[in-house]
Amino acid sequence: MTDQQADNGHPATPVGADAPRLAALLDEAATTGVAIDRLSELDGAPVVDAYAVQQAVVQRRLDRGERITGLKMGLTSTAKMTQMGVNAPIWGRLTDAMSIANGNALSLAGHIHPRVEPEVAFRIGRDANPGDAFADVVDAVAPALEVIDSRYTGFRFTLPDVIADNTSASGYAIGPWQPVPADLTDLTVTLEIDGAAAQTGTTSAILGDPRRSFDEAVRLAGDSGLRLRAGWVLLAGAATAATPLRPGAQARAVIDTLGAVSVEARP
Ligand code: OOG
Ligand code: MG
Repeated sequence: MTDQQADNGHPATPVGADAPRLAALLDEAATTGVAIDRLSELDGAPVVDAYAVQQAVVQRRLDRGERITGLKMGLTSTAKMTQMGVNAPIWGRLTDAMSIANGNALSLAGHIHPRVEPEVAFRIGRDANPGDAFADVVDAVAPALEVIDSRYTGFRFTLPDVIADNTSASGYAIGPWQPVPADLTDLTVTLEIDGAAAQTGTTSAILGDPRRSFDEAVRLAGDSGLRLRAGWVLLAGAATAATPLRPGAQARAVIDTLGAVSVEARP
């Protein structure tokens, strides 16, 4: 492991022999906007650790000069698990190239079938160690939007497929950071498209309390040798199902008391 990789929190774990080849397929789909078949349905379905493929996918981004900016949790609400037919929390990596400034336009060029979903974002104040408590590590909270874009045909996948595909990560926007309130449960979450509510839910839909998403991230990413780093963002996972993001649409997430964040989709 080089020092630079260590600073990225991106360990050089040995990967299965097939991981680089599968990562290349996923990376090409993400850069060209052309969907691919699910890895789990390829001839002689390759047996590899899905997180190892994800690591190789993200390594290709790092090799192009991108930088890790945080982690995202996925499938932490029943609304999302039901929509996707997959039923366990997963995590993925965020990079600086995925970041969209609040209120800014996002070009949909190169996307396959983008969707948008409302998220709670946490800011990591110091490097996290296994067993660290939420309050010791998280120093701010914000409303957020995530743009997901599965690289698989029909936006359909098994759990290993979506893990390998970096949990459909494509873009994210963060609203105003603020101190973490004493209670983060029962806050109304609304996803608006062009000013009309497209999805509504509450923050309690996220593992009962979005703070639990932090504990899961520490635990699950820790299994892959990854620690949350000071300055990183952690997306807690969508509280509601995702909605297609169409060219020309304005998407806005509003979380009761936390505020709002928006992005505008351009063709
Ligand atoms: C997988 C990513 C799930 C979330 O917030 O639940 C996710 C997908 O739905 O494509 O980001
Ligand atoms: Mg998400």
